[in-house]
Amino acid sequence: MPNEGSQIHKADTNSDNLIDMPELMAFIARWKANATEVSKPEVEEARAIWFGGGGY
Ligand SMILES: [Ca+2]
Repeated sequence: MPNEGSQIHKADTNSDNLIDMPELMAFIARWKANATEVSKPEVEEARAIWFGGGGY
């Protein structure tokens, strides 16, 4: 795997080191459903990553 040794972002549900639109939408939904499981700063971080092309 290309991401050996790196940490997978919580929003990156398929662990491909890229946060795409469906993953961002799903992450926001998780935050809305449970703000303790996913925090607002984590959502903002994921959105910033997605906005910058998705790679992290
Ligand atoms: Ca992904």
